[in-house]
Amino acid sequence: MNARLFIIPASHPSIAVELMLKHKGIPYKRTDLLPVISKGVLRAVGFPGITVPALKIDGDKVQGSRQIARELERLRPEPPLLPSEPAQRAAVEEAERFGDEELQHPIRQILWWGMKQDRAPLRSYSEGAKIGMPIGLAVKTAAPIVALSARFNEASDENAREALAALPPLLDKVDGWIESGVLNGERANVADFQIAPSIGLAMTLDDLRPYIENRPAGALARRFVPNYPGKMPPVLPAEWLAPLRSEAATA
Ligand SMILES: N[C@@H](CCC(=O)N[C@@H](CS)C(=O)NCC(=O)O)C(=O)O
Repeated sequence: MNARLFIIPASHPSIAVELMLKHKGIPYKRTDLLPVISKGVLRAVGFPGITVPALKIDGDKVQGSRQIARELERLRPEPPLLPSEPAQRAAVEEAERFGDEELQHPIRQILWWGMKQDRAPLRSYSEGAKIGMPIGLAVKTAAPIVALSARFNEASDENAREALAALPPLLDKVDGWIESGVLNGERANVADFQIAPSIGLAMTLDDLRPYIENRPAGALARRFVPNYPGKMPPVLPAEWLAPLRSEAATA
């Protein structure tokens, strides 16, 4: 199989797909792209959409973490990404959908809001990536990239604050799935691969890690993405973290 994966360093759905490729034992080459620039490159390569992860596999082009998961399952059924028992399979698919449609984006918005306050951490998120120029130079010239990415992801003050308020119930849902065995079971599944990187990315923020690391969701991230790249020192206003603090107090 001839596979090339296009990613943005530290992008959570990109890391999700890397976990899936490794689970399937499919060797792949990786093209690391800077945000914003990624859009033009993906179009130039012939992908219809503008987001990563994007996978070229045996000449076909597949984009989106869930679409890629289905294509990998079709091309190489073993080991499976989904349980065969119908009820378990439906539960894993619902958790996977939630990871893609509900969990990914608020975390992305919080991260880009943080980058707007302090671009220096960008370097740590690109650790080990081959972006075609020295990382230091990329970070020094990253102001327009951060501004455009924050705008693209609608990382306004209002939305970042709302995203933080949304986190406690999202984390509760992940914990619930872990407790019921849908996630973090003996056999890793596609929802583990989808959700763990989002939790791992959230835990790269010093502001968020204390509210996550001791929960079941924190254990899920440590299992699947123990070395998630990136570290953002505290940047979030204390009052915006109140919903997380009040949940921690009642837990
Ligand atoms: N839900 C989609 C999300 C894809 C997405 O939004 N990817 C982001 C990176 S995490 C992206 O490509 N953003 C473009 C940019 O930042 O320029 C998936 O799971 O594939």
